Amino acid sequence: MSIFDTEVIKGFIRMCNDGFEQGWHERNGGNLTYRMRTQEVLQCKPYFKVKGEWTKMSVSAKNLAGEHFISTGSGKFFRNVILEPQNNICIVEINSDGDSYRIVWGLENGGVPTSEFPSHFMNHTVRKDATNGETRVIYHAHTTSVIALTYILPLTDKVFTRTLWQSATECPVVFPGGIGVVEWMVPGSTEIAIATSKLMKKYDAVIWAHHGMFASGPDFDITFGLMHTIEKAAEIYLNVLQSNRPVIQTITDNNLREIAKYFGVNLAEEFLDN
Ligand code: 2HA
Ligand code: ZN
Repeated sequence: MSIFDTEVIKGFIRMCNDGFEQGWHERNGGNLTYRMRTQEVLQCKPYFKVKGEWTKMSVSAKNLAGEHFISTGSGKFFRNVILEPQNNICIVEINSDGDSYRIVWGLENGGVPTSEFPSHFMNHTVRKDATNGETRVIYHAHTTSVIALTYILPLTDKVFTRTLWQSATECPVVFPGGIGVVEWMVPGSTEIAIATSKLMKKYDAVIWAHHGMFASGPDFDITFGLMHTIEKAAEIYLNVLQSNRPVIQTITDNNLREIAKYFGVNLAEEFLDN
């Protein structure tokens, strides 16, 4: 047995590789964190090697005190996770005040959790509350088509949500609550973490203008699927624009309502016009 035989570590590694294969993780782009279940911590604990002191964070959250997170490493490449997980990802423990972390496994050649850990941490705290503890995954990816759209569409939640809902029929079913948009800000900063987490109170996915996206969910499948669905809708929309043909029909607002009714989802009316 090794830590790599546990379902949770296998799932984490697979998700990193899936994202890389989609082309969303050039160089050290993107990051992934997972809030572990008690049972998963117990399974991994025999392999823990507690290094170093507690490191104080720029953010804190009482509801994450004592939690364990699996995290990609800062400056590490998603491309390498599958080859050498022990050098590219880690497990961190949060202290009892919810304001510091220490590495308990991984990053064996040195390193620290993702440079976006403040954003991940803030998103975990609000999503844990908003979903009664269901949300465990926060995923940041440099999704090409969504990034492209942030140059040509107004940066509002309404325009992005409605445009993407209309770009593929599955979209209103997969993200009926809509998507938030954060204007361009410095990556890795506390400011972008706070701005994102404010939107994450309401949405399970947030776009970062000219940078990428954050998606959240209860497990790897649902979270990867959310990122994939949003990015694919953006790709379709761009393909339509690039076709140089006029749009002669679309999914209307009433069609969107019909989908919501049929699939029993609560579509946020604020994003529809008529
Ligand atoms: O990990 O994606 O936003 C590098 C980044 C920063
Ligand atoms: Zn990024």
